[in-house]
Amino acid sequence: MQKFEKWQGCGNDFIIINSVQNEKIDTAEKIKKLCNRHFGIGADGVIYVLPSEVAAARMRIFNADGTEAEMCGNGIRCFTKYLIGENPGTFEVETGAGILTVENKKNFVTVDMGEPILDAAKIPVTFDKDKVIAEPLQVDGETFKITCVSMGNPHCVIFVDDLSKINLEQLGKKFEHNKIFPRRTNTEFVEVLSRNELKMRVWERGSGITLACGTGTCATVVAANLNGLAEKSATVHLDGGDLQIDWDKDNRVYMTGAAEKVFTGIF
Ligand code: ZDP
Repeated sequence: MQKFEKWQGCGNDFIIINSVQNEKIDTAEKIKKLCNRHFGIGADGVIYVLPSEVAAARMRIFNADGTEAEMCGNGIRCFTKYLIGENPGTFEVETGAGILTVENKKNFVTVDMGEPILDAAKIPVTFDKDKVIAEPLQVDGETFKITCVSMGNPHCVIFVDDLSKINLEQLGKKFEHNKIFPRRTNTEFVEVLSRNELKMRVWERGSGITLACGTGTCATVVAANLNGLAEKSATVHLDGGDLQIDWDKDNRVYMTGAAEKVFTGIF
């Protein structure tokens, strides 16, 4: 019998498993089953809490399809409050995207998400330019202007006039598996409401449509600023809630948002 806790950040939900003692990671098949909303607990992903030699703790995140991701923004806020509850404090977390600093406040967590990666080869995206900013890509017979950013994990950001006209189910999958993304991609469709207010919907690599993606929200504000559409600080409205993003003068991106425990259980 394995204890777990169910958490959510802006409706992006995770099963958190404490593997500090046994360092156990379930198989991809088991993770898929756990995330299945009919035959399992139901979640966008599974997060394991592990010991670390270089930080207070280590976080590993697996998507609903059982594949591992380098980083997760909504997940690391849940991870923070899972570890220290409502006690204010700052500590470091070892992730697949490096060691990141989290600051826990009442009801909110601010995460130093690090510097955005724009170098195409490092995102990775296969393109005949060093950076992919407002470049054309044909998908499903239509040409989209894409901007690619990594926050440790790959993101493809597309600005649209009307989000309600986007068939995310159909397009998201096509972008995820497009041949220019050797490690697949998360895809964000964004409507600009003002220079510091954006609306975004996301198709996540390995999880499909989710109500929010934290790393995707960071990539969205970076892309919006690079396209001259927004300031470096903005509030982003997601299907599951709002996040505040600040791309600071030290070139680091800070994400602030809530995280909440939903229930605990055993499986
Ligand atoms: O990069 C990926 O495969 C993502 N699907 C990982 C999960 C990202 C997350 N939604 C976030 O908030 O950044 C947890």
